[in-house]
Amino acid sequence: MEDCIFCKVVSGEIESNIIYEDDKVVAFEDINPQAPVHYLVIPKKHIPTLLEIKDEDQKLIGHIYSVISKLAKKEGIAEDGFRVVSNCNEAGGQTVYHIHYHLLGGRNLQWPPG
Ligand code: D5M
Repeated sequence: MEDCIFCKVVSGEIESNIIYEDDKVVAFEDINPQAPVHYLVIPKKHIPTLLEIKDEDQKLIGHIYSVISKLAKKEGIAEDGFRVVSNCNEAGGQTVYHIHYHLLGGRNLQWPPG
């Protein structure tokens, strides 16, 4: 997608601090971190919101969670606990329309979120 900033992160057109990459997924540091550890895990495939996930994407979404689990362990936030957030559409707080999973940890996170 031409105008998608996360597609540009995937292509390297926009610089980012990539901490994991494979043929399907990229994880990078959030530009506006909300916790000591704040990564975004995204599929390379452009999917605008959770509502456009198709049956054929099930394996991809499962793979994303597997990557998240490995990153949480690698970053040392697994044992204390962490949070995975995916915002959908305006009222859900989504600002970038390429699905992404926020991985947040390294501090005590409050519930409910604002
Ligand atoms: O989250 C979108 C998130 O994406 C928000 O936390 C800022 C982050 N962001 C936006 N542009 C960049 C770049 N270029 N690098 C890293 N992080 C970025 P949402 O759930 O859609 O509100």
